[in-house]
Amino acid sequence: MSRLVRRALFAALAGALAGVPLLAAPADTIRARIAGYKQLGAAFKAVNDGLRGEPDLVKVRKAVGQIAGASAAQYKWYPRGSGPQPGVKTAAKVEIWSRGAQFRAGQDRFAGQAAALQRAAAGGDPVAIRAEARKLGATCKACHDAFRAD
Ligand code: ASC
Repeated sequence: MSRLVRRALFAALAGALAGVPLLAAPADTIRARIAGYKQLGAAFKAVNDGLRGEPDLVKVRKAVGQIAGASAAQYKWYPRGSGPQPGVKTAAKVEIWSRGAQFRAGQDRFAGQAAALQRAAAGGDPVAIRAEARKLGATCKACHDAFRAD
């Protein structure tokens, strides 16, 4: 076997092995992603509930901490190969990967606004927290409109 052929075979094998973890279980990745968004949605609801009537800042700050955690974690929720494909149910659009820079910018706006909400929650002024929470909802919606099916 020539050196060139050996090299080509080695490269093909290495490529196949490198692809295994990504291709092995898109369903698991998607399950984890959906669970992450369920927790995020529950935390956002807790923030809004905690701001209704007499503000519950303990509840709000705890939930805001969860949102901040999710805003950091979300960067790992979209590995290549976890998009729409036969036999897999996901609302994630292919544009997440085909317009990666645009999606990443949306993720950055969400994470930046989560940090702003966290600063407001630390400050403790319910009016300011409400304003930042509303802005956070807009960053959620921006990605839903562009990158989530239906
Ligand atoms: C929520 C929730 C979302 C966002 C979005 C904001 O409470 O579950 O996905 O707010 O609707 O526009």
